[in-house]
Amino acid sequence: MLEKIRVIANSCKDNIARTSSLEELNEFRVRTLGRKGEITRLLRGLKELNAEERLAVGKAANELKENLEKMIALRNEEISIQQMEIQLLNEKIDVTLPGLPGQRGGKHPLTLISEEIRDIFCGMGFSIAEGPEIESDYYNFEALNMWRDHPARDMQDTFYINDDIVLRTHTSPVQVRTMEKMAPQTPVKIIVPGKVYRKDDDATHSPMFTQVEGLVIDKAITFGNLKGTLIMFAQKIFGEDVRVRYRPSFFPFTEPSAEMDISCVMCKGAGCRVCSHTGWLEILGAGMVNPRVLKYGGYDPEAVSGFAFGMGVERIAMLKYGINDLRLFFDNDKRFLQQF
Ligand code: 2NM
Repeated sequence: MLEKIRVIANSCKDNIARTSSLEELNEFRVRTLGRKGEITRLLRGLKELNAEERLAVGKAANELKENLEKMIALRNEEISIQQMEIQLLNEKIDVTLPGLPGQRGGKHPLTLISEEIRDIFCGMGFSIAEGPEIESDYYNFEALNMWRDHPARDMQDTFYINDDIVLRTHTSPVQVRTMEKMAPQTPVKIIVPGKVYRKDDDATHSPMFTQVEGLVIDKAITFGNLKGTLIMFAQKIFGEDVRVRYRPSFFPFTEPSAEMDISCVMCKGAGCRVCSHTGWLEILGAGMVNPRVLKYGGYDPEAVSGFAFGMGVERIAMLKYGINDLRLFFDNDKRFLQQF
């Protein structure tokens, strides 16, 4: 028996060395160590031997089995490495092929319009001012001549964080902060772009939207300066042939106040659905800064005067690009964003 095991061991060693593929090696393993394999049969036959023989033969057979398992594992490794080397030698990679095109991002339409508005006003000598979106009651309302029981301070319209802190409902608090820093120096000539918040949510109102406001203070600023500046702006952003008109209005922080309309960008003033057949589109509010607001800002209303204006960037973008639903700006749909 022991002699037989030695013979099997030798022939197995040769057989393993001769295998040249993983399939072949696996076939060999099944033939010897598998359920019906040579070695397995040998081990099963042990029970027919007497005790003494069984001990010696069993030991040799088990050693053979372990050795075979080791040799097979080793050969498996060798063959795998060989195959990998062959594959690497035969593989041809053309490193000069062009890569896959990357996906490019772009600016949001609101960013594009904001930048355009900034450029126009900077071209007229304005600087840009910014400030916090979480504001005190004082800067958002009080200093803008909106006293405690003013209707605009209603909980319905304003996000209150507590009794004294709000999400700013307009960017005007930044104008007050700027006046405080500058007074009594002149001129002040700033625009304030930024996000503002109001409790409103439907097809034409979003709880967050983008505003650009402006403020000019100097000696002897008049409504004529206001008109000239804003007509220039309208023509730069909507085209040289746009016409404008002013309608009287009311804001607590300006007196007198006005609304500026432009001739409808869709029908050129003939009347259409976009302008409700009036031929005009409202695009901003403006006015001469209320003397009380100048005083809050630290200026002497007897010595200086100013004008201010405010506009919604979403509205300007919708008119300029012909967008009919405000919510498209905030959906983050690539099919929309890719068009700009
Ligand atoms: C508007 C319309 C009219 C405005 C006024 C001021 C300030 F701080 F100077 F008083 N800032 N913005 C203003 C005036 C805003 O938005 C429709």
